[in-house]
Amino acid sequence: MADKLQPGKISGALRGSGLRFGIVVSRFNSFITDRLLAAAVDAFSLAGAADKDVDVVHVPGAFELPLAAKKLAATGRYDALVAIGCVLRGATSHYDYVCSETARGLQLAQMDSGLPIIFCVLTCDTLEQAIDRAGLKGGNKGFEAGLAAIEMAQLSRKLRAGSAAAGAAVKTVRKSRRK
Ligand code: INI
Repeated sequence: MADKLQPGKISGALRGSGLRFGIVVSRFNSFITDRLLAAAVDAFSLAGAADKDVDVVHVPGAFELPLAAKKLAATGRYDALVAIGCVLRGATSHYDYVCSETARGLQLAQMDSGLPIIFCVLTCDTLEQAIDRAGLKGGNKGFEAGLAAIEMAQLSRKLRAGSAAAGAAVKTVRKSRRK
């Protein structure tokens, strides 16, 4: 019987030194977004990123995050971005438009630019739900976003076309298929 296939694994390490990060953060609901921002910066700092390698850009609301992220991506300066916002449901359908266009715009910016853009936009029915996710019961989504940015930045380096790691992984998979 053939040996069990051992797939090549490629993953991103949680090492932030030498990487550059941009954070786009909305001022709307800053009571929440300030806490998400502080936790994302903590994650970068704990992972060894340098002060000079982390930039923070403020925008008015979540709806403005995609354009600012797209412009930051176009600078070519960063290894990953984090977009931070907090949208709270109100009495009208405004919430739905802001949520869907923010998510769509950020995904478009990520796919167009090829740069990881981490989605750290809370979309909550109540302020209590948002507080839980900004440092209380639900942990802090800003910290999780910071870690995701580091992992995706490292992974993107490895997956860059022509990189040694990506080439080696493809060879490993091909070799195990020939057995
Ligand atoms: N922006 C937010 O970031 N969160 C919200 O909860 C929110 N609400 O509820 O209105 C919000 N609106 C502003 C929006 O993001 C834009 O800044 C505004 O429409 C100007 O383009």
